[in-house]
Amino acid sequence: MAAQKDVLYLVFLALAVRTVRLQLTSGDDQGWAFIWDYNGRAEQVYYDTMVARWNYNTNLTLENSRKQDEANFIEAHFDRQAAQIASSFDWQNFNNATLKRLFRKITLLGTAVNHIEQAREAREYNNLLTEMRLIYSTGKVCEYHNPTSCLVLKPDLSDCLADSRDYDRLRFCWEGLRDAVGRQLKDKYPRFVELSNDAVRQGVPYWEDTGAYWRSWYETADFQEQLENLYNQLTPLYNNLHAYVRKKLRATYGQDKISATGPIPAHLLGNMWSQSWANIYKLVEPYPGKTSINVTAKMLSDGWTVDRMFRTSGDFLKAMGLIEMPQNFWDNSMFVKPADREVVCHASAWDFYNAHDVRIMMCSNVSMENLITIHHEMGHIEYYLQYKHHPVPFRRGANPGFHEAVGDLLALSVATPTHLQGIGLLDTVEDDNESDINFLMSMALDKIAFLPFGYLMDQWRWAVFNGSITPATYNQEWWKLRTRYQGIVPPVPRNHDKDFDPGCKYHIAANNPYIRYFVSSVLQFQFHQALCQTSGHTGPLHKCDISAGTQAHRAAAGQKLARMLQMGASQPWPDAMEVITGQRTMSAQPIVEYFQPLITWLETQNVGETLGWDESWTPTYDCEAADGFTCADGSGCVRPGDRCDGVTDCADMSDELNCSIDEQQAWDFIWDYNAKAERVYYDSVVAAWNYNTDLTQENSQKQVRLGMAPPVAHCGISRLPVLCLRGSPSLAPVEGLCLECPKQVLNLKDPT
Ligand code: BJ2
Ligand code: ZN
Repeated sequence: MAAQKDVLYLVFLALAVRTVRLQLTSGDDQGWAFIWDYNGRAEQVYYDTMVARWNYNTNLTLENSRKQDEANFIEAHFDRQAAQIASSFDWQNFNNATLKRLFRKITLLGTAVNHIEQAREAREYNNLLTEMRLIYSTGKVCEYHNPTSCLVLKPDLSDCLADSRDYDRLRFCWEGLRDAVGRQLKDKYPRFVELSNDAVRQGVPYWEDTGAYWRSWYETADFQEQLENLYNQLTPLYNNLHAYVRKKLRATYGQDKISATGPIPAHLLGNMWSQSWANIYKLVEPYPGKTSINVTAKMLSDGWTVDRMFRTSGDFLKAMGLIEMPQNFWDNSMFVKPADREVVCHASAWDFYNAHDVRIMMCSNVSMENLITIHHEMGHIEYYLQYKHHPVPFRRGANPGFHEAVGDLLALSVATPTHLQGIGLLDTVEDDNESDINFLMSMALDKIAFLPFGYLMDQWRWAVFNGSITPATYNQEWWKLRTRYQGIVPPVPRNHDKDFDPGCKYHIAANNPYIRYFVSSVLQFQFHQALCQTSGHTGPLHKCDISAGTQAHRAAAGQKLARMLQMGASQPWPDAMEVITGQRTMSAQPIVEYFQPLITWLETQNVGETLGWDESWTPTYDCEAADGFTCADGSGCVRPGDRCDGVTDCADMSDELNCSIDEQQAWDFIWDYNAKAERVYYDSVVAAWNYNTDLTQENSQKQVRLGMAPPVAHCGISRLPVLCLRGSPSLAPVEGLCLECPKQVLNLKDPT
């Protein structure tokens, strides 16, 4: 604890020192000395940040949010300082390639670049991000006629989309989230984009925009062309699945609701974003009566628990000879939604950068879908554990897509009927063509349905970041991409002046890049194919379970995977890929091979169907069934979210008449706001007062909350921020490598 505290102070102390221009430092030995010194400090700074983020994400209070802001701010300062110091080395001329790579990674700053010269912008950026995440995580949808009965995304709205087969109920849940979350983010996102771009444009090297910075992580010059190529090879699979599912949905919901040649209404596919269609398996099952893969019912009837799902995933890792989850993983993780507080429910995996603390945060329930997500998150954790021996800059995936592929790769084996039978989730497995098609359909509803969504998310965001999509057209352009790539349409007319539908997806509200999931969709099948070969599998790829062979085969496959994971980001990704696959490029061949029997089957099913969709088709909107308001002059229908919102939608303004404003609610808001504002202002003024009347390190730390630069000292072997306490040995500067700690800092009181 004391050490963590020290590191924070080291960082604070570094902040006030003016950047001193030194001659470039050369020599690999000095480079390595910097790296190890940097690494120890980075581990502690990052650990503190992760703890603060974890505490906030698992308990969304104002106080925790403040602590998180503070930690983020410190981390960004640290990154910036480290980058500056690393840049003062002549690292491009180092002899050792690994050392060069480490320096390159430390000197590449993204948005952290902001945090010294632009403290106000950095704070605004952080605040916006925190607000957007909070709105996403706490959004509630209240029943039209019962404002006290409200639904949250997880589990209520997700379950609604997954289980309901009532067209209007589904529409209510789908639309509700967009009203509750998307609209609240609409005004925030443009400024966020601006600040993010401003930050990356100040960096060295200079990035044209945030999208360019994100793409740089792939170290692939023609990355976008490669992706487009892969996507084009995969569209026939998607179009066949789409046409077949549309035909089945027409049979369920009626021909008046779904056109034979149009896009599919987005709320009918079992998922809030239409990104996985696995929840509508029963509606589209090729051979009812044959082996059916969705095992949720079996899990429930057999009394599976959340803990058992996680243990099952852990057992698979163990069987493959991979690293098992440490005890602290089981002790510290959050597997279920707590009843007593608000948390972020979107599942995530956490590396605390101290080589042993790893956790998962998830609001799990017992279902096949959750079992797969658990494997996904466990894959991240396995990667963290395998590369923990590297210096911090290498503790990443070979590229972000690799990180996403690990858990999914394992789940490809776990989901095979024979494996499910082995773990007690299927009673009988029939080995015939019809059962195979059922199985492949269940996989395609997840893997193939996802492809266009995985591809388009960042097509939209890259265009937003580079300015080719402007705030005025955010929503239109979003739907153009959704319709063009996914072949879906909104079930209710969109109001582009008010709606911001992209903001309803976690990764946009929380600013998590997304193309990694598309890359992973391709990679995981490449890895699967290669490991199946190593594990001695023969026969069709979709029947392979890499854990099914002999002990020796299983171990060989596990070791191959481990060898790649252990590389972390220490080598360019083609080197990592080569370890498993023997190839150095992304390829769509394995995913096509995997699904080939289903594609052939779909082609016969789709005879007479139109592949693709007419982008201009829109569903009919039943105003009354949708609880809409018909304008008094009969000129139009106003959606529930548009009624009484202060903006007229009817030509005769009738939608804004007779609105009962609940004054009591308005006063409640004012008093709630007032109480919070008093607390916030009081804390800020007290912190300012305390620091100005008593210049201690502790008080300066509190000043960070106000966005003021605290005092800084600057010495130590790496010239990274160093704590200069009276009598501390760290005071002694190492000749030629560091500056003396400024006198005024030495005079500060010890924190103890
Ligand atoms: C459910 C999953 C993410 C993931 C979370 C949230 C964002 C990043 C992490 C990172 C991991 C890391 C998710 C799964 C497939 C499609 C996508 C979706 N949650 N993240 N810390 N998925 O990737 O696990 O955990 O180390 O980079 O968002 O749309 O649901
Ligand atoms: Zn992931």
